[in-house]
Amino acid sequence: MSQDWWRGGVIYQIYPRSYQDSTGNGQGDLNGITQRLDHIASLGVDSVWISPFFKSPMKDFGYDVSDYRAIDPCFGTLDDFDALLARAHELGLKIMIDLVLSHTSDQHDWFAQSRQSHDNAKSDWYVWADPKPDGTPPNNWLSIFGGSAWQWEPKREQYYLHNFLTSQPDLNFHNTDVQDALLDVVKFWLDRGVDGFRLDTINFYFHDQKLRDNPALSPDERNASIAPAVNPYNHQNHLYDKNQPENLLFLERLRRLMDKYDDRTIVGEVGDAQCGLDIVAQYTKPGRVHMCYAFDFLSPEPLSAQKTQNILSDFANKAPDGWPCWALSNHDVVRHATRLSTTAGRKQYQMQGALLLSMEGSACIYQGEELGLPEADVPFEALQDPYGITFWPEFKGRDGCRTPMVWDDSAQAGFSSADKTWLPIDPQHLKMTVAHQEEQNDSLLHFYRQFLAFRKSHTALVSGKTTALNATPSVLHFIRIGDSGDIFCAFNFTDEPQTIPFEQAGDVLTASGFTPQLANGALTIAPHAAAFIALKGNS
Ligand code: TEU
Repeated sequence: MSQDWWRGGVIYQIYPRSYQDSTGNGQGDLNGITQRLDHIASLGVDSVWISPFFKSPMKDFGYDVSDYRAIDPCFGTLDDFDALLARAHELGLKIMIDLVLSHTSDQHDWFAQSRQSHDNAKSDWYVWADPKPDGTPPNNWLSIFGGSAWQWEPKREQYYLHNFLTSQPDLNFHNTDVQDALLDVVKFWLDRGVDGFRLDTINFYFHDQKLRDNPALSPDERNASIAPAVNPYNHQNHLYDKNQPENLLFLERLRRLMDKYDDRTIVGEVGDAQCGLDIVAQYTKPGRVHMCYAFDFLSPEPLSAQKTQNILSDFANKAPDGWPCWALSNHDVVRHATRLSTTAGRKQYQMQGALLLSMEGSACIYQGEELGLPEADVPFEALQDPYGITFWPEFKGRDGCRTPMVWDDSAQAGFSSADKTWLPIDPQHLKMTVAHQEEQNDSLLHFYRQFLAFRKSHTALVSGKTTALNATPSVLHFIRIGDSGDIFCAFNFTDEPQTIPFEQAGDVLTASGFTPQLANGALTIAPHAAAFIALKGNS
């Protein structure tokens, strides 16, 4: 039976500026990634998602694109990209690229033209609006990165919409010429041979054309968004600036184009933790995105057995047609070695890794996650992220998860031959390099490799349905159903050993750092550990 590769696939996310510098300028680049593909293949992942490397003035480090068809010179050339793709394919790795279609850079030719006048060929390609009679912005919409979402353009005597930085104007998706141009971009990369896309901020594509004000949220209604509470953006209910129904129609157009090519996939970023599952469900209906990037495990709140059960059962109940792509860390949030850790440290980290890789769905591993890197401490003077600079010190921004990868004991941890790297390497990362962990049999790097191999050799964990999902206050457990055997998966979230009744136990298949005890119809799991056990008569 042929199986979609992305269902249950594991995706390794690269932040290209921080992976490997091949030129000695202190910044990572595409050739650097190509040099390190062997490391990625050795992990046993299926695919690589590379954050944006397109031509950009880098105000948001590549999430502000000035030419969708060109590689930024700091990252290399189109030939370098083709070489990366070819080498990845030789190694059996798929390549997914990060398309930021909702907005461009203000340096994009389209915007340069659009801002000139009311009647040029691109005048309606961005979201322009007249001021209120008193000269203030047309409505109360806010930018995620701070302040009003509207920026005054003196040439047109109008405001333009930007959901992120003022240098990231929002494209006007209500104009079908804009949609056609973006689909051409998608086609360009499909023709070049990429295996899929991570689509940035898909819920921001369209806006309410009546420009209605967003209602305020009461303090009680402000849910635990992954974005910082200090940001007034999180105090609004974003009824009109995102999740407009037309987003789904555009995604259907995009999907029809994708379906003309074999084996391609989309993981869609549906905004942030404010988007409930009712919204996620719409985006992942058949004919829209293949996978929905799930924010549930990216929040600052600690994980618990109950919380995890709720996340899994909610997804299954409310988005039954959808396929989640889980993640614990990415380039926007505090690394989970810091964010989700208690005193339990490493054991807990392994348990969380095992959980990520055994829940029904696909999974993303962010560069350095396989090493257990904690959030780097980046002082204000070294900060690069405009979001962090705006909200410092209440929110320290995203640089702490974006510092360079650490490879070995050479200068700059093998990342670069430059004297200075674009973000400083955290000294506490130096003892956690790939080279160090290769040497240690019990390192996290080996744990990830072994667990990924275990996952791959048990189809139940890759693509099996989940049944018997259950949580006590201490232990989460479920069964993954597989053609060649069902697997009972159990996770102890506490500091104490936990014993649960388990009559149907067959062989112990694997565990995270301890030996599961099976006796008298019960399973004992060590503190902060995971156990994987075949069901009797079924292995
Ligand atoms: O992020 C979308 C998004 O909503 C983020 O602003 C997120 O809420 C925030 O980073 C949490 O700290 C995507 C990209 O992942 C991000 O890097 C870009 O800056 C953003 O889009 C704009 O393109």
